[in-house]
Amino acid sequence: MTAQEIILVGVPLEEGAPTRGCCMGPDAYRTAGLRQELEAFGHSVRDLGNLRKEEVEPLTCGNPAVKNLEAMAGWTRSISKCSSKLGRDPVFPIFMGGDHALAAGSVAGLAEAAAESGRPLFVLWLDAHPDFNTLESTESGNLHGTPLAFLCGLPGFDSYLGEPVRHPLAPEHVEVLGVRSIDAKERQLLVKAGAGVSDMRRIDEEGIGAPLRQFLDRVKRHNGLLHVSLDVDFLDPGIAPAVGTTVPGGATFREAHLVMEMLHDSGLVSSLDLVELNPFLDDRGRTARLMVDLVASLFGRRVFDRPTRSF
Ligand code: NNH
Ligand code: MN
Ligand code: MN
Ligand code: MN
Repeated sequence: MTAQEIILVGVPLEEGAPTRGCCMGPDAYRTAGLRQELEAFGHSVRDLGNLRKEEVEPLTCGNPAVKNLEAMAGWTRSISKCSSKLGRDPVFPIFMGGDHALAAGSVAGLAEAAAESGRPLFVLWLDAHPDFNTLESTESGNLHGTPLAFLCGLPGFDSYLGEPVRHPLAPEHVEVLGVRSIDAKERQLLVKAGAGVSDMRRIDEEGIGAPLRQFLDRVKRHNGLLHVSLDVDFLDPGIAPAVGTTVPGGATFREAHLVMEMLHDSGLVSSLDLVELNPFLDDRGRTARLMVDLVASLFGRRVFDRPTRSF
């Protein structure tokens, strides 16, 4: 990877998750040395500090289970403004969350910028969950379970931006990798929309490289931009305890690094979300450090460069 200008954006949003503490995520990444790690690879890094949520008009929706709708809308509006600007600049933005509700804003803004560039935006969603609930389907009412449905243009989300999403993602440009927990109504919505899903069962049988390689080939064929949204609970809780919604049977240390290494080699990734880190639940910074190591793999850290000559 040639040297790039990387922009760090802190998003201390935690209203989408059931457990408090994600607001400390951005500072945990700073403490774990994310910036220094990237600079060690020759990239220039600028940290914009933390975003704040906008104040919005009073909002309601028909589902009484829904929590913190106004906060969700305020964050989505401020994050999307920031990300649509960054998407137009020749920089690589990293959004340091914050819970996964963050991605509603980051990806909506990047999709606007991508539409202007004429290149299609693809999204790789690394997560135990597909986050494909609507305001109507959500049972928990936790809005971090909704951003991908919003981004794919499902109905009922106009309150997030105060208008319909202008450039919905094509569901066939989305791949959800690592899934092992889907709600019943969410499953129906996901199947109907036709987004790509590779669950842990498929990963167990074929290895994590196979579905990822197929998706990357597709991005390349379309000359697409690729956004990666990395939820901490993609990882197995045994290696990444600092998350409010652990699900057993997640990606191993090696599977996660392989994903990052393959993404690096593809040269296709143009932006990244780091979400759901809850430092309050961490074990001496272990999860934060693992996330930083994964970002280092994405930016080209490797143990050994294969020599081109044969022996
Ligand atoms: N699907 C569940 C819900 O909507 C869980 C979502 N939780 C997440 N998503 N952590 O990544 O409440
Ligand atoms: Mn998620
Ligand atoms: Mn998740
Ligand atoms: Mn296509």
